[in-house]
Amino acid sequence: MCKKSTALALLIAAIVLSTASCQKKRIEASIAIFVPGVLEGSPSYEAMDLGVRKAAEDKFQVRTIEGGFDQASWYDSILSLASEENFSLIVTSNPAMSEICSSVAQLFPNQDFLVLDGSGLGGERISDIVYRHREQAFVIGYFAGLVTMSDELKRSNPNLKVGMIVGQEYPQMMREILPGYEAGLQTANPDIKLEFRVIGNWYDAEQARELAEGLYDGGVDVILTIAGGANQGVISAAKDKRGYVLWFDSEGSSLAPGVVLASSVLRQENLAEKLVRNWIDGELPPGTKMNVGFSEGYIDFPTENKHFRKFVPESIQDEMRRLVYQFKNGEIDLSALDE
Ligand code: RBF
Repeated sequence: MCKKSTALALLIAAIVLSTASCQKKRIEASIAIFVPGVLEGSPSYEAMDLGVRKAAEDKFQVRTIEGGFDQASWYDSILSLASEENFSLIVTSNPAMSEICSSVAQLFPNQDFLVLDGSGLGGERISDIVYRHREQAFVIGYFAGLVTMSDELKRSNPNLKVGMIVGQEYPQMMREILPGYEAGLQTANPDIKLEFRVIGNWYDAEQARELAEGLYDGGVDVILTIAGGANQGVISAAKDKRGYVLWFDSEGSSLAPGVVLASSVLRQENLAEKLVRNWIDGELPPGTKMNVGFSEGYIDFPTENKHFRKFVPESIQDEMRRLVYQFKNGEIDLSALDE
């Protein structure tokens, strides 16, 4: 080969190699979604996954990692994700993850973290977004009160007994969700009694079914369930025992129309999409803190859902529309109840 053609070949090789490495770089820019549990059946995790993937489009690779139900292993999983240094951003969701990500961030200061539904205790390095769960629970509590008091709803009885079944006890549950639900019930009618039950995990639908059956047998007519994959057990009990169910985090009424009467939802898909887009645009500085609820549009109680309009008596629908309007306009502010 003459000198000229060797030089040309080298030049071409250099161009090919450099575009290959560019392409490699572009593909390497990836996002990890860490699910602390399993995706299926957990409304806030499914919404996170959808939202992140929408924002990433085809510009970023997204990998979803299910952390499983052994909560003691989550720290090590996050640590190993960060130490891989393959992910420009790690997104996760639930209040226990703020502190876990914050500890790992001390060791990997260049790793970006976004914790949705966090605790607010994530420190300076991670982005930590807190929902005002007390608002979310108050509104569905008030609705539960109207349901148990109703003469029009066929499955409600005169006992004024309402239930709540949850996966586990944790600070946000005991300080915000449970008291918010109770405050909503008491606002509807101070004579209402609440029966609260804890499954002890987020997957045992059989145990949830037994707990729910016990409650319905004991005279409860409506149960709020916040138990991830175990929620299905509460629906089966309600079908057998002719009770009502209330849903949390996502819209659940299409799962059992006329049985699941209403839902108090997080707009987590929208929030995840918006924040990851901000991050892509360089507009989510590490340490971003947000506190969101009805007035910011990230908590909602959908009153125009077709099943809600079909199965809920009109007087209750109207009362709920009024309450939701007041929350959205900031006319009701529960932050005075913060500890
Ligand atoms: N919610 C779920 O739907 N599925 C879960 O597996 C789940 N696991 C959780 C584990 C821990 C340690 C904590 C603190 C919360 C968990 N949640 C789970 C609750 C969820 O993050 C959220 O706070 C509630 O659903 C209320 O919005």
